[in-house]
Amino acid sequence: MSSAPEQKKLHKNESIKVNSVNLRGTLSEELNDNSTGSICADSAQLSKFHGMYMQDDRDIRAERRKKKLEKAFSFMLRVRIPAGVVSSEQYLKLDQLADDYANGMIRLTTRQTIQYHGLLKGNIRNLIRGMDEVGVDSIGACGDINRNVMAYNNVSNEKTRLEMHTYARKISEQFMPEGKAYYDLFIDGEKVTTEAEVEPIYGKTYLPRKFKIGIAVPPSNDVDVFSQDLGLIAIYKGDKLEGFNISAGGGMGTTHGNTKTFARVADVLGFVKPEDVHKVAEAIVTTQRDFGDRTDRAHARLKYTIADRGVEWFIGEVESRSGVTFEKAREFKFETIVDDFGWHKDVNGDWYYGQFIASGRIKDTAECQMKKAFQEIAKIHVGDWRMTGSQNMVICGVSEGSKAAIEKILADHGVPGPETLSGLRKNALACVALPTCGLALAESERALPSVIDDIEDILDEVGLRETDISIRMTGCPNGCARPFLGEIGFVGKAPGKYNMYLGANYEGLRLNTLYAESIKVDEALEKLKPIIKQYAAEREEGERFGDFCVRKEIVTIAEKDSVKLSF
Ligand code: SRM
Ligand code: SF4
Repeated sequence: MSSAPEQKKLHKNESIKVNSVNLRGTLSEELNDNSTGSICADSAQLSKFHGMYMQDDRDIRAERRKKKLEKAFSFMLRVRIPAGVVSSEQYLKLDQLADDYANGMIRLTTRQTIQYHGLLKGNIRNLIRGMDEVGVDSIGACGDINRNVMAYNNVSNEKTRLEMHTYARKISEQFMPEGKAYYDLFIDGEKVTTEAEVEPIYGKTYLPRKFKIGIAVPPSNDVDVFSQDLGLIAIYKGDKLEGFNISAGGGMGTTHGNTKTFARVADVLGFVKPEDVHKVAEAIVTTQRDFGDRTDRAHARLKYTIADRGVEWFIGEVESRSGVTFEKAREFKFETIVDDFGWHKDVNGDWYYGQFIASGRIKDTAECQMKKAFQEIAKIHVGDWRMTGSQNMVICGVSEGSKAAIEKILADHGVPGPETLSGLRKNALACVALPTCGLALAESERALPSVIDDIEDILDEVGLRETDISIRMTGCPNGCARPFLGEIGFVGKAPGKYNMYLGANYEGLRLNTLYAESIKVDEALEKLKPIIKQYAAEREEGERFGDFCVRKEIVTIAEKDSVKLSF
C-alpha cells in the first residue's frame, strides 16, 4: 500500500468537515432560528450530508432583489432509497409529506430516488420525522460520501433483480456514516454532542467529493454503469451469480471552459467473486479517500485520481488494501438501457407496469393527475414500487385480479399509456435545472418536452418514430442527466443556448462529443434534421443513431472516451 500524498492547501470544505463534530456544526441552532429562511454557508455544506440543499426560487430572484427582500429560500431534500424500491405504505407516506411540507410534487431522480423541493427550513424536521415513521431516511443522499446506490431494475427477471437489490442495500449500509448526527439533529431534536464519533471508513474528513455506486446486470445497462465511480457488472451463469466485473472512475461533471475537467467512462478493473465484493468496494472507497484531491473540488472525483495515477497503480492499490486479486474480466454484453413500459409478466407469473414519467416529475395537472392516480393505486397495491435510473416508475407484483383496477385508476386520471411514447421520448432524460437548481445556466426539465415534440416531427417524416434513440438534456455541464452518454446530448451554456453533443453509444460504452456550440434549440433542430434523414436512409440493419454518427464521421470520438474491454 502506498502512503497518502503530500497535500497542498486543502479546500476550505475540508476544515468545515473536520470541525463539525461528525457533520453537526451549528445546524441545530440554525434550524431553530426563525429570523431567516436560510442557514449559513458552512451549515449549507454540512446539510448536504444529511440529504438536503439550500436553494432559492430563481424565477422570482430578480423581483425579490428589487423589493430588497431576502431570496425565497427553501430546501431540496433527497431521499436514500437503495435500488429505488419502496412499499405502498412508504410511497403513500412519501407522497403525503410532499403535500404537507414541500411543494406538493415528488421528483424521481436519475439515481432511483425521490427529491422534495420547496421545503421550508421550519419544516425540515417534520418531513424527516415523517420519513422515519416508515423507515426511510436521507442520510448521505448528498455530500462527500457514498450516494444512493443504484441497481438493475429489469423486473422481468425477478430473482436476479432481488439478489442485486440485496447487494445494493448492503453496499449502501456498508458506506453509511457511523455518526448519529442525523438522528440527533432531525429526529431526537436538539441533542447536543461535543464528542466526535469514530468513522472507520470515512475518518474526520469523509471523502474528497461525492461517490457513486451502481450495479448492472447485462444485457441491461439501465444504471449507466460506466458513469459511476464504482460499477458492479453482475456475471451470471444461468441463475447462478458467479461474481462481478468491477469498473471504476466514471463520471460526467465538467465545467465549461475548464479543459482540466472532463467526462470519463470507467475502466474495467477485473472480476471478483461475490464474497469479495464488499472488501473490494471498501478498498476502492478508501483509496479515493486517501488519494483523491482535497485541494481542488473540480479535480476531486475518483475519475481524476485514476486518470492522474493510472489504472495499473489503482488496481495495485485496491488489491493491496483488499487482499483480493482481480481475475481477468468475464465476458458480457450490454444491449439495452430502456425501461419496460406498460404491462409485462415477471418470472413469478405476476404482472408489472412501467409508467413513463416526463423528467420524473409526479404532479397533478388539468389533463393528467398522475400524483392522485399513484395515491389511489398505493391504497390497493400490495406489491412494491420501483424507481428507475431513467426517472420512471415500475409498479411491481400485481396479481391478475388487481390489474384491471390499476388500469382503471390510470385511465380515470388521464395518465397516458406506453402507446403514446416514441422511441425518443422513452429514452429521454432531463435534469431539474431551473427554477430550483442554483447551478443551472439554461432550462432543462421545462424545455425538453417541446424539444422532443419537434424532433418527433422529424422522426415521423422519415418513419423512425418507434426507433430507440437516447436524448439527454441538462441545464449545465455538471451532467445530472448523464448527457455525455446520450446519443443526442444538450448541455446548457447560457439562457436559451445549448452545446449539442452527438455520437455516444446507446448502451453506454462510449461518450458523445461536441457537435455544435452554444446554439438555440431552433438551430439545433436545423442541424439535426439532415442527420436524422441521412440516418433513416443510410443506416445499416440494427445500427443505432450514435453509432451511425460515428461511422459516417459526423463526429469523431477520441479513443479514451470508449470503454476498453478485453475478455
Ligand atoms: Fe447532480 C449538483 C440534481 C444526478 C453530477 N445535482 C446537483 C445539484 C444538487 C445542484 C447543486 O449542487 O446546487 C442539483 C439539484 C437540482 C435541484 O434543484 O433539484 C442536482 N443530480 C441532480 C438530480 C436530481 C438530477 C435529476 O434531474 O434527476 C440527480 C439526483 C441524483 C440522486 O438521486 O442522487 C442528479 N448529478 C447526478 C448525476 C447522474 C448520476 O449520478 O448518475 C451526475 C453525473 C454523474 C457524476 O456524478 O459524475 C451529477 N450534480 C452533479 C455535479 C457534478 C459533479 C462533478 O463531478 O463535477 C454537481 C455539481 C457539484 O457536485 O458540484 C451536481
Ligand atoms: Fe443543476 Fe446542472 Fe445538475 Fe442540471 S446538470 S440539475 S442544471 S447542476
